[in-house]
Amino acid sequence: MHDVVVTWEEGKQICVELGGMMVVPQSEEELQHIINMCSCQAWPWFWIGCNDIQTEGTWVCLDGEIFDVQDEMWSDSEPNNSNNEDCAVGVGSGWFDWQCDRTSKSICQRHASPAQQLM
Ligand SMILES: [Ca+2]
Ligand SMILES: [Ca+2]
Repeated sequence: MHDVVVTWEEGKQICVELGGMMVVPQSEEELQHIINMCSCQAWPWFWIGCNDIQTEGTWVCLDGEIFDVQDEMWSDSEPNNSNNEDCAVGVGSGWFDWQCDRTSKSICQRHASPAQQLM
């Protein structure tokens, strides 16, 4: 977890430089776990390594996973692509789509083991 707030692209780059990948939570539990672990309740918004830049409505993640807009990961009434939002952020209630050039915190995970997720 980086206390600096960055754009989605910058967050992705930071994680690569650290030898990891921007986090992609695999479940609701994992999302909550990350929020608890990072004690970011005061600012529970962080970038998730998925976007629909290429094809609107098709969410492609850095680990190759693909989500669609029906997926239960999303918060109620998200993603809404309001003003062309193409990058995913996580909060307690689920995922939101957000504009990629807005700034948020960034959480990285290591490639090696899904169990060993780090800030
Ligand atoms: Ca979009
Ligand atoms: Ca949205």
